[in-house]
Amino acid sequence: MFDITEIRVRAGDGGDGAISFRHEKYVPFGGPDGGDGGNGGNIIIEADATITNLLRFRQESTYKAERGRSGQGSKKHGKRGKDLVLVVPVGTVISDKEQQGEGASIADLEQDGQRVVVAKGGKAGLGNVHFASSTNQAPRIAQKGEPGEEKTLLLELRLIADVGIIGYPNVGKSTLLTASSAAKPEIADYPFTTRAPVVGVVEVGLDTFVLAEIPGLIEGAHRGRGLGHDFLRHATRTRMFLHVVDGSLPSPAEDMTRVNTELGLFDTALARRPQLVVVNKIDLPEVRARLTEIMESFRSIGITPLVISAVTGEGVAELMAQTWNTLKQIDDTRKELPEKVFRPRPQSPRIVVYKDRDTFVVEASALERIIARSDVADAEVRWQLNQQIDKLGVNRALKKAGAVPGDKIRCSELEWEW
Ligand SMILES: Nc1nc2c(ncn2[C@@H]2O[C@H](COP(=O)(O)OP(=O)(O)OP(=O)(O)O)[C@@H](O)[C@H]2O)c(=O)[nH]1
Ligand SMILES: [Mg+2]
Repeated sequence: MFDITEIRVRAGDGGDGAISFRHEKYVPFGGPDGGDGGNGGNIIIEADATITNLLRFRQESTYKAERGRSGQGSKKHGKRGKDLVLVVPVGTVISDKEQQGEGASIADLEQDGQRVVVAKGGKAGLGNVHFASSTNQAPRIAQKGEPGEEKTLLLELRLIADVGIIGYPNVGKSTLLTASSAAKPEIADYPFTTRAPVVGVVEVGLDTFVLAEIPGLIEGAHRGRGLGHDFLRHATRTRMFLHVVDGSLPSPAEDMTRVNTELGLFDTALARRPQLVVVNKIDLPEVRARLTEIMESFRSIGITPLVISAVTGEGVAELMAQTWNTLKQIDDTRKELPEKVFRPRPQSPRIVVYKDRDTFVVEASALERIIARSDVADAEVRWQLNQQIDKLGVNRALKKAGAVPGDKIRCSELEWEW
């Protein structure tokens, strides 16, 4: 089955903040003017009704958004990274492969145009202008951009039914659905009576499956004629087809071939989907009279159709039993996923302190990003960093964790004595 795909996405990193000082004639000590970086681009997934499957994600499996540019002198901000938008069919459910339970669910895209940010771009780093203070007028520290979020996603195209009834207009699809389930689609002697999929539950012994009438197939559907694109979109979201042909028409076998050609023109995978061919309207005397001829024309192209009358119910129970058998043979890759959109995941606390033997280790992304961008070997820079450590609330967190003056502290590659 091709309705589950795994992809890796990586949002753009934030651009680094700049360390820069004004150079002006006759001004010996220009102030800091390093601008901020730009935010990294997001990865966005958008539902698009013209897309019917997830096949395109088979060819390429990693998607990256652009990183933000670094800031520059003269307070110039770096450009933000471009978002990357991935389009998927309506009905795609997105989950995070590395999360368990409810936290795994990211979105259920049910409407055309609906979009969701699946990986956020990294925040930009601050330039050194932000670090000036009355006691530090020449800050030589700035902030590195945050890395963009990175995730492995499962994209699943949710099915509207196990089995789709397909076939030209007026062949008896609604009548078959009525004969086999409690669904009540409109039945009429003109084409395109059914305009949206109608779903019913079929019981076979103690088992049940969901059967849907897929409306709107005509020649040229793959080019968007008639309700063409809708037809194909709905057809994609089933596991197998009951392909109904009208036995009272001149050449049922050719009709079947034409429908399958149409499917294949749109998507070769659709044409390969399991289908049972059903010749309908066997109650009509003229159909009964031609039955041997009709069966022979199918057999000559390697197909043994089932024969039914959707109106009288003849052959319908046998057809449903055989449909159930075929379904059981199809590898079931479906997975239950929660229905709705769950988002913000609890944010991790800004500062974490823990003890590693005799050292207090500080995890604080804001500080780590400053350290990453600064020359920590320089005494002046270390003094400036110390100010930031206090400002960011790291000292408070250390005190709370039980640190006393003289204790050893570490935050990424910076070590100091409290
Ligand atoms: N004699 C006979 N007529 C049938 C049978 N099945 C359907 N019909 C008639 O064929 C016509 C079309 O039937 P529908 O069930 O509406 O066909 P459909 O394929 O759903 O048509 P659309 O939704 O318009 O594409 C109606 O007049 C039905 O009564 C059958 O087994 N025998
Ligand atoms: Mg119908």
